[in-house]
Amino acid sequence: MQSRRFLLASAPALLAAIPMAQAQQPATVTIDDHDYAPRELRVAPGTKVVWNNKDDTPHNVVSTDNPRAFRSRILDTDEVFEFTFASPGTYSYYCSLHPHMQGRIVVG
Ligand SMILES: [Cu+2]
Repeated sequence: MQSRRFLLASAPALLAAIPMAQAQQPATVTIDDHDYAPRELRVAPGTKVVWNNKDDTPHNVVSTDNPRAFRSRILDTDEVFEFTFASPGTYSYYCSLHPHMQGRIVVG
């Protein structure tokens, strides 16, 4: 413990960044009517985004990036998928079951 305390004390910039990231409230994307709402969500780095499937059909959430930033399992009604966005950028995604369903998370 003593050595860990010393390490943290010697990194004040890191210590300052951690509470800020943890203070971010989760943001929600609701899936309903074969659509993501909102289609574009803007969040600060470190924010956890929760997709909640309120539709009566299964959907998923698949990053279009290569390599993929994230890929959910298939979500049944009332199932959720969570992903925390650490780095700034624009993250586009779609539903692989219904490719016309598209959304993006803008982190910055
Ligand atoms: Cu879908």
